[in-house]
Amino acid sequence: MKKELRFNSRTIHGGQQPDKAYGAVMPPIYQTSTFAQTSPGEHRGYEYSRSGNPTRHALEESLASIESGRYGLAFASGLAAMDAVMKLLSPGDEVLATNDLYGGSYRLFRKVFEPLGIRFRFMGMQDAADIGAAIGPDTRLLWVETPTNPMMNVIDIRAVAEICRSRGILLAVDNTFATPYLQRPLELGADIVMHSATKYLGGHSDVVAGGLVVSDEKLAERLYFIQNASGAVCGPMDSYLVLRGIKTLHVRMQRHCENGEAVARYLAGHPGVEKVYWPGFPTHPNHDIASEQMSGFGGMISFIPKGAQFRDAVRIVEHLKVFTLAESLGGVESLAGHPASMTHASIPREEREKSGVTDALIRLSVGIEDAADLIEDLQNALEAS
Ligand code: P1T
Repeated sequence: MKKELRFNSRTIHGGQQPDKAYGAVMPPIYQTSTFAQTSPGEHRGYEYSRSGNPTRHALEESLASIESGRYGLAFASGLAAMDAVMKLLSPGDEVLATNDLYGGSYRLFRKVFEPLGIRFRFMGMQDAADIGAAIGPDTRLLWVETPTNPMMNVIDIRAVAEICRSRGILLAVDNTFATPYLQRPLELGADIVMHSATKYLGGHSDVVAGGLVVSDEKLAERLYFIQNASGAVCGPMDSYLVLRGIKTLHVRMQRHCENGEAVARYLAGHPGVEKVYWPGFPTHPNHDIASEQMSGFGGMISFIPKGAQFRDAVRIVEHLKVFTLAESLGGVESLAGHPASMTHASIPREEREKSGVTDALIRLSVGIEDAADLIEDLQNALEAS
């Protein structure tokens, strides 16, 4: 593994070697379920594609490299990656999770794992001091999203990691919004990094995939066992697409950050906008920690139009023409969403409103188009509604 390379080179070369058969520079798509054996158990490193596939392996090495970890695992989706982490736990174990998180993550916890006996508690983790007191005798794992989806709260990974280490608890960080270009949780002391690779890593809205990266060998072995035993692996074609996306992660992220800032500043100065959630503003409550642990503020923004109710927010997103109204984020094209009725609809109203996800909230994934077109589009939509 070319660990010594800098980040912007690791996106391209990290863990990659020319293909052994013909020297192909990009890993071939090994679209095969199985591999020939010369004698039972004698093969060339791969026997069955659920257990291992060279294209997926190339992606797993790349994931490990860009997240500064030792072991990468690629899954069929971000939620499949999270599902594997939850299977490290046993009935009676408790997870403390951020109270503001992707609706599908909440649903997986509450509707799939809670009935199996794993307990979940949700809390704001912006003040790391609150966490120590919240940890109970059965707490085994902290699940942290930072920045959070969709409220853009930022959590101090280093401080939380210290608490977890001292209490013998695993810390998993969902790094989907920041990507390793902006923040590398393992370097800050986290045990597990998780990705919806569907988003910035893939980068082109053409694949659903997930990833985990860890450095501890025993943890990697347990997760690999679960990956193989449960089977929600990333297919060869999807692995290739994510790998191809990762090669331009650094250039895309640079533009996402620039455009994100331009759009956030535009919205903040618009008389029809009440509040803009973007960690780059010095007035953002977690701006200091964001500046410390992230190397930029990303392209995700949420905002509330002045005096808006459900219908007003919906009208604005309906009027957008360059932004596409769609679930998901992190692609080259700008997307807009209405969390309350889309990505976070699976969280009961009372719970989501407690963390700020009201009917008036609009979420933007700012893409890498010309920022002037994005701003004009928002201007037209805000004026038309
Ligand atoms: O969609 P999937 O690849 O399974 O990833 C789930 C997931 C996990 N974590 C975060 C922070 C996410 O944002 C997501 C997926 N989110 C969306 C589809 C969305 O529009 O927010």
